[in-house]
Amino acid sequence: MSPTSASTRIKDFRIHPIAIADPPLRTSYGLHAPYALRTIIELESEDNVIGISETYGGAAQIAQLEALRATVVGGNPFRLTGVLSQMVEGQDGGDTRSQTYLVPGENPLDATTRTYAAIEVACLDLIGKTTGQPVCDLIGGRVRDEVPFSAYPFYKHTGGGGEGDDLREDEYGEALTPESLVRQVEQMIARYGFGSIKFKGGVLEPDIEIETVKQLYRALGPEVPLRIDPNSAWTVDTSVRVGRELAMELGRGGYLEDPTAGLENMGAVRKQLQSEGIETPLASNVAVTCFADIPRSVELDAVQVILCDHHYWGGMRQVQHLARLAKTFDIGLSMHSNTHLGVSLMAMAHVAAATPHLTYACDTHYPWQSANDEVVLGGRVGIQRGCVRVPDRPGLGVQLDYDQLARGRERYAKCNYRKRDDEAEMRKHVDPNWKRILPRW
Ligand code: GKR
Ligand code: MG
Repeated sequence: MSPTSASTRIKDFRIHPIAIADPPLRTSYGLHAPYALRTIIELESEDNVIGISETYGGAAQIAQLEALRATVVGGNPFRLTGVLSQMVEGQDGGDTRSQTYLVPGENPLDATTRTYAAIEVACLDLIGKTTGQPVCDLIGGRVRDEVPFSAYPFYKHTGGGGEGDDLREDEYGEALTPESLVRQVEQMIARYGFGSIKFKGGVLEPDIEIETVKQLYRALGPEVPLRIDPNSAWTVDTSVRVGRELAMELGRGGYLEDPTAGLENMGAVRKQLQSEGIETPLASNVAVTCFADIPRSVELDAVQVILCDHHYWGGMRQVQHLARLAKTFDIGLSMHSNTHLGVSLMAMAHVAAATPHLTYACDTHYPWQSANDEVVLGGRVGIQRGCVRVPDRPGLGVQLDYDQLARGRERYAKCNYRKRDDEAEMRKHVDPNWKRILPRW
């Protein structure tokens, strides 16, 4: 470390809005648009060291980050997250956001924790690059060198994402039947070696989704844990029925994620399943999204696995607090994802590496993106045997490819998207009358 580095100041804060191609994936929210929006941040110190992070995209996120510019520029990266800490330390004081949290990444109450997280990760990368230490070793030290991720299959329409003359190859093809979904998973496993599966449901009739999980189980065997996540598309009764019919398939190291909306309903599903001797854990990134949700969740035994995500839980250190709290209450911890590139993947890997109580393989959307859109220098981050290896390099261990970043910015400037609206995409491309109905079944 140079003698001046610990007192260095941030001299520049660069915010890069980018658009990345995304295939037409289906969920209970609707349809993924041809482009997903992300934001890449750079903090540059007076020592000319650059810290980076990746977060949600679109106009609202950019405005939130811009609003912090005056605090960030001139700030000491070693102290900045302390200065901004009220953005996350207050979040457990009566914040009831889960009750209105319908589209991930779109609830205004999330804005503060998301924005803080983006700055925190860029500061940690900058500190790591200044001191020569990997981020995971700055936040407590790695407890694992390889972080396991699960395959994340979706029902999907034909297409690889992008528009006009910017189309991506459709690597996986259409998947709207149990058989084609199983093929998609086998293809992902062959390429990345995933050892567990998180399947996005809430799209087709529950009986078809039950059959899909049964076919996955038959194809992959009992050693591969299976999860299904319909994003709250079901009633309590349907959730119980699915839990009952998939007791064996989900019971072997898997879980049932957000089958129904709200803590009370989740608690009712749990109670009914347990009364029938079914112990499949219920997981959530919808019913529990902030510390304020945890007391009621514990009271109702509504959620046995919380999905952390540093992007919206308020950064890496809040995720570590969450893990500690989860352990105290004997709650499992998994990790949630949204569409993302390699900078986010590396940040996810670092926080996972330094979080002892991470009890499941993490989610990642990464297989759905392509090398054309990656902004990490050297290309896509490798996933081998289902794991990301946490590097010994300083910071997050990755740098930006500025040509690729410029292409991402161009795509953002050209495309018409400024926020995620999967319901509108569904009406545009699949069914002009489509509405998100909760519960649908
Ligand atoms: O990418 O459409 C999607 C997912 O449904 C995502 O938005 C969810 O936040 O992956 C997420 C989940 O586990 O609910
Ligand atoms: Mg989920």
